[in-house]
Amino acid sequence: MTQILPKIVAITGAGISKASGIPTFRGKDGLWNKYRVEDLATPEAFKRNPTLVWNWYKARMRILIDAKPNAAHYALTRLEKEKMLTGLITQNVDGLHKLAGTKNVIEVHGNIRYARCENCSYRARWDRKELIDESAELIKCPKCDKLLRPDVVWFGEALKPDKWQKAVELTEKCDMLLVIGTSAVVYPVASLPLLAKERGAEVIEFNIESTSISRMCDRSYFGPAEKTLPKFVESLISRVKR
Ligand code: BJW
Repeated sequence: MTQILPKIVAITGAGISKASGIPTFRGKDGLWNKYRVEDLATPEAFKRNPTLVWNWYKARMRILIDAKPNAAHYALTRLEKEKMLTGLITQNVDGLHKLAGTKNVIEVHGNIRYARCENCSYRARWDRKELIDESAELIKCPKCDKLLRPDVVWFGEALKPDKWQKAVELTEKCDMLLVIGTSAVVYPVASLPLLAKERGAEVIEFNIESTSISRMCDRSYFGPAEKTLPKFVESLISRVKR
């Protein structure tokens, strides 16, 4: 007899990578406590002071370069191997989901390990040790000599249309949406839980504290995702496969 498996989609944010040593953006030890977001993650900030912006990304790369996925990342990989996770929409730029072995990952805010030209279509990895050094020169495009910038989505910039469309399609078709380690305040990703709910999916949140979407969620597991998510996944798999 063929088993009908639930279609589960996960949305992840910075909190899932906290146990891997990567700071979150908001909250008491968030990345942006020391800086104003407008000074760092906008195209205007890059135009104004590309060195400051690059130094922030280099500092983050120095943390990231040796970071390893944690139990929460691996729990999602397991769910995908069991053919229950149909897609993973991540706002994170750290690449840890792919490193954990999850295949269908949509990095809607880009990937910090890549740089692209501010002018032409050139794109390349920049995460080599010598480029992460703060004293390193700004990197120029080998094709047109303009500046390279991190290949991430800044405020006021549109998400790549193909990625966003995929994220919406996955959300519309899922039976269960897991929202993990995100404050759910940054749009358009923050609109997906409501979309899933309107389409009849169960929305389940994993966070250390309540968020802007907690009231609309069917269930919230409050606690570190690296603890709560693996437990949830194991119990779900054993229930479905029983
Ligand atoms: C744990 C934990 C543990 C900790 N376990 N949990 C509609 C309404 C209002 C505003 C807008 C709107 N539409 C668009 C906007 C504007 C703007 C926006 O959303 N502003 C809001 C802040 C108000 N959005 C945009 O500009 C977006 N673009 C856009 O909409 O374009 C439209 C357009 C169309 C056509 C032409 C032009 C434009 C782009 C948004 C890009 C966001 N980019 C960033 C930076 C990426 C690069 C980089 O990394 O440097 O993405 S901002 C930053 O926030 C980053 C994150 O991906 C994103 C979300 O943060 P996240 O992941 O939720 O982190 P935190 O820190 O907020 O939360 C961590 C959570 O984890 C907390 O809840 C903790 O409690 C929890 N936690 N430990 C479980 N162990």
